[in-house]
Amino acid sequence: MVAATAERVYVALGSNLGDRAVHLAEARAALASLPGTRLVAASAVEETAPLGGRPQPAYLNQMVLLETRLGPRELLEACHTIEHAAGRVRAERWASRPLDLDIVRYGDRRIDEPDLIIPHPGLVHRDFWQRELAELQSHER
Ligand code: A4P
Ligand code: MG
Repeated sequence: MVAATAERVYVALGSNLGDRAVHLAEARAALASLPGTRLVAASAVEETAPLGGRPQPAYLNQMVLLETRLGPRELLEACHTIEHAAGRVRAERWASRPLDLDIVRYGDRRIDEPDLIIPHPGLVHRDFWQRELAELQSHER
């Protein structure tokens, strides 16, 4: 369902497998072409050391600001479809991936459900997300 009013949503993009820059570019294009959705701004792309337990390649990370009429759950489903199209196979948590999309913020909403937590709990722990968010907030009205 596409709602009447658009919300401002921050989505984090991450890739550490394959042509990382291409995966990010394709994800930006896919997000921008979702129904009722406009890509307002994209942060700089940064290379970051992998977080989490196991050795894995470095990530390219970036955040985008969207204006969307999609609801949080519809957006989550769309993110999963885009990840899948990038060749992501959901194996173990925190495994290497061609594309990971996380909804960092969705307007002012707070959601705490088993498969959807907003704001994303990783925000307080990830310096690069905080930097990217600050960069994008300079585009706020
Ligand atoms: N889920 C709950 N809340 C959200 C949300 N706000 N946005 C659920 C997106 N998904 C959300 O995610 C697992 C489940 O989280 C989903 O089914 C969804 O319903 P996933 O993408 O399948 O698994 P994951 O990504 O391996 O786990 P998780 O917990 O999302 O991990 P993160 O936080 O995405 O971490 N190091 C660097 N440098 N840069 C990175 O981007 N990313 C990760 C993955 C590890 N290390 C990293 C990076
Ligand atoms: Mg994820």
